[in-house]
Amino acid sequence: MRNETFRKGLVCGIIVLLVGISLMPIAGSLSIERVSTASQIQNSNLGDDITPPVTTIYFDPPYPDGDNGWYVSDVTITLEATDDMSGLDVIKYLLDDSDWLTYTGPFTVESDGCHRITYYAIDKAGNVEQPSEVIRFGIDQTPPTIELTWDEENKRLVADVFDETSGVNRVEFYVDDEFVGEVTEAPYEWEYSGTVREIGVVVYDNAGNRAIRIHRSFRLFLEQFPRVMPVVDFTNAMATLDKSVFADIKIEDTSDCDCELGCELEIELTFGRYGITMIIKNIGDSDCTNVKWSITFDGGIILLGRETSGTILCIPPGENVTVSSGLIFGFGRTIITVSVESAGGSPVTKEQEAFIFLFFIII
Ligand SMILES: [Ca+2]
Ligand SMILES: [Ca+2]
Repeated sequence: MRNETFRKGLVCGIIVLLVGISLMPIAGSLSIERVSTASQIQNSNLGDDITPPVTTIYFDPPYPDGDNGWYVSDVTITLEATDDMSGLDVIKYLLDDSDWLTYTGPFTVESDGCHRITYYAIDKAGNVEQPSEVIRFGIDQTPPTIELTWDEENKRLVADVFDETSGVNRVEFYVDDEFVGEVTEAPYEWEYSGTVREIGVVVYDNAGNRAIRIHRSFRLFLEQFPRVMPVVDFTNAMATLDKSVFADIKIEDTSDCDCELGCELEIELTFGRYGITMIIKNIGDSDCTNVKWSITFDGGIILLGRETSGTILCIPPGENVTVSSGLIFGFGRTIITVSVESAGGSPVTKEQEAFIFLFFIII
């Protein structure tokens, strides 16, 4: 009986041992399998990444630091891209008329004018980001030029002013240190009937840069102040200006300058059922800047949208910008006038008779 019990115990022991031995390789192969699966995931990352990177652009200064949307300083541009899986490979960008360039780090745009940039990134799996929309920005760091004369016969101060990039915004006239008036459109002249010993003008461009010219006793003084310099109170300018600034007086001769902007605007109108769309084209060979546009309705009862207007910073040669009147609501016969004018240019206008019936424009 004891032998029988011993035999059964021995058999059970052998079975347990065999089962244990047979399970060992299985456990081993499971762990190897697990390792190889993890390695496969790692190696197949590139193939699994189907999402392109995302690029963000940063400007420094972050917003235009001049007037009317212009920068009056250098602009530093930084591009940063992130990718969730395979990682960033390269960022490409296009600046103004350049070819696609490889981004290597922040870069600075210094030149006056209208600039444009677009960009995209590629990840290590080869996914290409959709190029960004074209971002435009304008830099004007140059004060206007001035020729100032006194027209003795007509008793007039006559300022011949010019600003190439953003255009002349306004001219302030001074006589004997006293402010006498301001002109915002050419011709920049001011009539003055009193005795004149000293005349002066301060000219601002649309970006906010200013230039000063003083004409006293047939001596010309010129000093151009970039916007960043401390503002000098012109009424006391002669008293407060350090006389050393006159040591290197520059009198710019603009008589030979080609003062044509080379910007030429053309407009194309589409009369929709609910409003007017205007395509403003630059058919010239240089930038059109500070383009002011308006759409107005004269006559009839116009309750909504009688006048719509705006300013476009820059339209490069060959390009166009579309603007719209928005929703019109009224009744009666009306004259629609559309007008566009660039800095220093002549206005381009068009007129169209129409009948307004509620939201509808009937030509
Ligand atoms: Ca990716
Ligand atoms: Ca300027």
